[in-house]
Amino acid sequence: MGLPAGFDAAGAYRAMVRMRLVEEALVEAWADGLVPGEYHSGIGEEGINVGVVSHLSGRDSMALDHRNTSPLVGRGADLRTLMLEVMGSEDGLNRGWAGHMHLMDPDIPAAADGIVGTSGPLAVGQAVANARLYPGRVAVAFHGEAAMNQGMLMESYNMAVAWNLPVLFVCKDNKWSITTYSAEVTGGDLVERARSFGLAVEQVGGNRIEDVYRAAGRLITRARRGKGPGFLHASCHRPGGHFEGDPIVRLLHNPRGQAEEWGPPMIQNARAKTGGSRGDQLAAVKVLTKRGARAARDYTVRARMDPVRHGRRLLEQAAVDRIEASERQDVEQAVTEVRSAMGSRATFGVSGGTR
Ligand SMILES: Cc1ncc(C[n+]2csc(CCOP(=O)(O)OP(=O)(O)O)c2C)c(N)n1
Ligand SMILES: [Mg+2]
Repeated sequence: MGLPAGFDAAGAYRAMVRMRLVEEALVEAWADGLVPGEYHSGIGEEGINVGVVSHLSGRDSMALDHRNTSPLVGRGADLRTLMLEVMGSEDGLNRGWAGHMHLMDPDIPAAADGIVGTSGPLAVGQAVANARLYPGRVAVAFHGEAAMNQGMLMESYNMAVAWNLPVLFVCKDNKWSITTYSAEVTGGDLVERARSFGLAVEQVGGNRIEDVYRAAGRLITRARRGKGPGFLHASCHRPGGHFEGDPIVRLLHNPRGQAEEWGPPMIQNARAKTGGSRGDQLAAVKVLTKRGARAARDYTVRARMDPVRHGRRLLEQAAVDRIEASERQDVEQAVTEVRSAMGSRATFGVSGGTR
């Protein structure tokens, strides 16, 4: 299959590169202690984010989860105030009150929430308002696969169908919920689950930007025309782990060093009389080993699932180089200004780079 009609490969690649560079800059800022609390990067989700937001314009709204930076970058949020907000600065987008997990940009309009599943009700609320006040506008909810085990998200699917709302639910399936393998706590098939609510469904590999673009386009067009809400299931990979400093990723980067750090307390705990029967302890070790093996296996798919790498293949090398150079210059300029504005006003956070 060729590229979809209306798909601008160079524009899509540019947007993915911009997202990647901003995410990398914030990951680095976190390691330098400039980001208070946790940072959940959207690295690996660029194909999904760009494929979806390419169809949004005007005041189409977005409800975001904890991996919210990239969709905002994709909608043209101001890089400086966005990054300053993530760093907790009073010069940030929300005067430092929102931080990384509760970013809000009223001009887009878009809002994020750190409570898993809340993008559902938020998007449904936006869609109710859009349908009445601004017919033709859609609302998009971004969420992970684990969020689909949250009741409020399922209630949102139901309400969106019952009220025929112009909303698209985008499930970014990276197979993990922090350190829980989502399949182990999920009944049935997620796409079938969404279909059973009456949502129009599409399923794609999230690293293939052109496929995401095509599928998201079909669902957004129908929603805009009042033909009902949709559900897009897109697979992806989270190369950096759940959040910055994720111990599983540290272990995979440096198995020997981490084993030396983790080994003694684990052996000590296993020897301790407390903490359940010998059988329980053995079962716990078995679960941990299985989880570690899965994380290692998933980690090795990093390159194969990288949407930016895939996007590069859709263009001539000269175009790739040109886009990367100009985006790098733009983002670096913003990062330099933001870092200098933060100066010694760095808020709390984890210093010393524990990645
Ligand atoms: C209601 C609720 N329960 C638990 C958490 C803690 N938590 C934060 S992110 C996360 C994992 C969510 O997994 P998924 O929805 O698949 O998104 P991913 O992190 O994989 O992108 C959890 C359990 C939370 N923030 N909110
Ligand atoms: Mg997940």
